[in-house]
Amino acid sequence: MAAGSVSVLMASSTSPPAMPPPNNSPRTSRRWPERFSASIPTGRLRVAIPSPHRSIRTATGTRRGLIGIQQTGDLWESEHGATGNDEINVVDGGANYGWPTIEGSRTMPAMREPMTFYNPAVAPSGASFYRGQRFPQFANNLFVGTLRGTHLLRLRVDPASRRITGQERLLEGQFERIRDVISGPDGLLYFCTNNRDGRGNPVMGDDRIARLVPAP
Ligand SMILES: [Ca+2]
Repeated sequence: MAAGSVSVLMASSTSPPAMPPPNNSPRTSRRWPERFSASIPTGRLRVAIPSPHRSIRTATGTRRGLIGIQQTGDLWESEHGATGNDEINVVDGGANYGWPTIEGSRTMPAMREPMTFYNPAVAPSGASFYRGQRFPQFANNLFVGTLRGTHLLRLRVDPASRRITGQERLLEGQFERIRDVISGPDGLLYFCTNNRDGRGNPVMGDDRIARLVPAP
């Protein structure tokens, strides 16, 4: 993979490894970046956006989503469709995102269309914007773990227009089902697998926590 290499930090039947050494760079907080991965109930979304964009965001017509928050304060959401039509949305307060009336490419007055959608389904899961310095090419990129898709979805986002300007499927098939992803305080990208929930094909060591490291 062009972006870097993956090291597995934690696997079942092994002892937890030492966490990465703290990064003393004044540009990087030691805390994990602000993160939401809360499950959104079907139908109505209500999320408290953290500082510095502190606000309450409510919307309707979402379907069991998971969310990531852009540094601009924009709230991005991944959700499963009924059959295919998995969506990525930008959630604005008061908007209706269509479920259960429409999904995917269908449109209706006063209902928002997704920023992108997937047929066949990839089963998008946890989503997180990259917030580090180690991968400059990942600035303003939203990463989404996919379960059925068995890849880490990279979405290049233009923060001004909020449009997706490019997509890439990383690690396709290498880790099977990827449940969640988060930008770490050390500037690396961490993700975890979910192959032992009865739906996956676990291999030795599953489930795993791994991180993406820049290529030397
Ligand atoms: Ca929708």
